[in-house]
Amino acid sequence: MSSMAYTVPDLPYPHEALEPHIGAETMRVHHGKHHRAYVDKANAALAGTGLEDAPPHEILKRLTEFPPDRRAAVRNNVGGHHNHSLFWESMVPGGSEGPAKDGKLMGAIRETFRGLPVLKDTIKEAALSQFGSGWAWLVHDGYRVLIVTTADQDSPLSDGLQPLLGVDVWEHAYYLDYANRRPDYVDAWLNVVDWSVVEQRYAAAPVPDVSGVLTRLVSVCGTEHEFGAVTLDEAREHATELKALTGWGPMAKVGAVARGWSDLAEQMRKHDVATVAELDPGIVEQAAQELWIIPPGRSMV
Ligand code: MN3
Repeated sequence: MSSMAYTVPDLPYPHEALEPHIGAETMRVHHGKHHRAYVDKANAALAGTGLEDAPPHEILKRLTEFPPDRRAAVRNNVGGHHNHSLFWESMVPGGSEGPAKDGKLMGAIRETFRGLPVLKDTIKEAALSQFGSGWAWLVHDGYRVLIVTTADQDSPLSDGLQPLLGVDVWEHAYYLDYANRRPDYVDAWLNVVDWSVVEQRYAAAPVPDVSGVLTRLVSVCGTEHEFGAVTLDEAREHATELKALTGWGPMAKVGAVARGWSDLAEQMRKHDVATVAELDPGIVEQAAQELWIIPPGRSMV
């Protein structure tokens, strides 16, 4: 099995390439020593488990399958290996301007953060709020992008979140360059983020399978429709009809469902689509929950 053991990936640029933001010596120690240690300990922790060949992202979603006496070593070291592999790839000499203005990632960033400046402020705030060692992450949860922190080498994958971009706030990531000045380090790191890599990760992130939801029959303005075939005008009209019914005692949910239909119509207008089926799966699933077409919850992700 040792032939398939994890190895430290080569840096995609020379050690000094991220200067002055990240120093060559930091990169040498961080990549050459710290990442190496995670890889060696990950291989040792997985030895004899039958999962030696599984990719790190699979392992990190299945931590509860490991016996308690192995689990911490697997979480810390497979996590350390995977987090750092993502980290090296998401930096580029000279940095990059940002995601493409008309791209899907930028659309998702606008939905959550209004724009790139607020996203940057928020990830910095998260990085500074992480007490002790850990990471701040931009993640995708199947619906939207958001920012979370993890302690130590925990991966967002273990919480069902897809990591898109993470900043390492362990002191080993910045102490040589910035001593204890974590805010200065995070500002500098933001200067070398490769947003095109973040876009690729966003495009590859798993989304809910809503094919079953799109074919469910729903009653819209008194007629049965497949949910996916409902048009903007139909959604609007149905919302209006339901609103007129709110306040009728026996229909306790009707107000919430009416709001759900007008939210759905608003999403269709905003994304300029003709039918529900053309919306992003995350939006379809959320709408289906609001409309009680499927029960509320995260079961489909
Ligand atoms: Mn590190």
